[in-house]
Amino acid sequence: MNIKKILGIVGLVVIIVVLIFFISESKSGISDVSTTTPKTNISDSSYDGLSQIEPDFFGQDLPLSNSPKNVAWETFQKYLKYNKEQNLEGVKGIVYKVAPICEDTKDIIDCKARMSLAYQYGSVLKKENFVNIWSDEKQIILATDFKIEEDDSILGRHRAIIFFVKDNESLKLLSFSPFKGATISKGVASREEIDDRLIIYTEDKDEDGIADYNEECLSPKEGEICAKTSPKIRDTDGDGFWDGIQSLIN
Ligand SMILES: [Ca+2]
Ligand SMILES: [Ca+2]
Repeated sequence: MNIKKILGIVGLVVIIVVLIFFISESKSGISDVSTTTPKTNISDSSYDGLSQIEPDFFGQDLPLSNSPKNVAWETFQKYLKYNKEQNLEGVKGIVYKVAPICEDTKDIIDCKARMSLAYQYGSVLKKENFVNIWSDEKQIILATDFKIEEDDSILGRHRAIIFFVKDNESLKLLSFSPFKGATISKGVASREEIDDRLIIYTEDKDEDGIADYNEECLSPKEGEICAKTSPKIRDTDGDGFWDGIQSLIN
């Protein structure tokens, strides 16, 4: 082997080593990129995950959530607190329209009795029972499911319901009823007939806060002016306020 051959082999080995070095470097470069890419993906997907979680998060009754239910419930609790404290100015600030009995200061005793009653009826209501939440930019209705009450002579179907309306961007309590529904005396009718009638009198399929039966004005109370509305359309006249809310405003 002459010196030229040896040099040639050494040169070749050096070239091969250098090539291997560069190849492994560029490979590690690629693997760097590929490890970075999944990392970005992971952070992307966790962001996606967050944005997917968000609606559920707001749907739950977490203390910091500003879901319609939470905002409405907070308003209702403030209203109850003012009634308990007999703070008429406080009540006036939170209701859409104060009860006629509280408009005149000469009726203050009756007004205060009314405030006590409002607190008494309102404070027993439980937030978790209000499982029906109907809301849009103009109104919120919180309603429990119906409950059946029965004794020897009567059968009833009732639920608690609270109405709110937006007034200049602030939410006002419009009305609440701890016991909205119908009661029928059993008489001679069959259980099936009574059940059917109870459903007819109380169902609110268009979820506008007024029983569909009442919307049709089929049996208005004496002396009552009944505004006929559609039991299938929430906002029959299209002014943005649902039929049940509108009947309370008027
Ligand atoms: Ca209705
Ligand atoms: Ca309307």
